[in-house]
Amino acid sequence: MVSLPRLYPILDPACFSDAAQMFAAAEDLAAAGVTLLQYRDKSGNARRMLDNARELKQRLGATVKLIMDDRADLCLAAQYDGLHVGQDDLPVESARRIIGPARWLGVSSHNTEQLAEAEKTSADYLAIGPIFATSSKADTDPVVGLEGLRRARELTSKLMVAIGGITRANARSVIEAGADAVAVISDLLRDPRKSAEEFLRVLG
Ligand code: TZP
Ligand code: MG
Repeated sequence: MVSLPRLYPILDPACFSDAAQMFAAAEDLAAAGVTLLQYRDKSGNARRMLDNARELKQRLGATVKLIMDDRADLCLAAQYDGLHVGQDDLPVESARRIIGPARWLGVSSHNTEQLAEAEKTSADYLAIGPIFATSSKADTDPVVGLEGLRRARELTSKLMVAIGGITRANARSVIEAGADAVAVISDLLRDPRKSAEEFLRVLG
């Protein structure tokens, strides 16, 4: 049974000057009380991705659930707790076949059609976004907004993760619009421990 904490940080090595800085940020997030983290690496270097993923697990594995972005093979190789797939990754049920019934599986959706499709799958949670404008992702879909998020809430009974442009200043409004959790990259980069503590406080 999947139960999401309200804060779902995403670590992308492209946001850090080196791997050591990323690992330090991950440990700071865990120290702040983060219990779920996604590793998102678009480099395409599978060997390095696996090394980093394993290092993250070694440092955090006991207290933090770890989700691999995109890659079912690396999810298994690094023995992660779950996988997150987008619209251009493996279809949800193909990913499910690879990772098995127990691991968490999340799927990104950017509009009502994709949401309705994802609703019919075995995904444990649906990510919806971008809620607000973001510079952390190239070629994003149109902004969904809080109104779009409220409509999405009516369309799915699955757990819903909001993503895109979410900050400590707007996170509360995103939860109030129906999200179960907020996924965040950039507003956790500066002083990760303090930022995460502030997120956890406003998210309640
Ligand atoms: N998918 C939709 S928006 C986004 C992803 C991965 C980026 C979120 O990053 P930020 O910095 O929290 O807006
Ligand atoms: Mg993806």
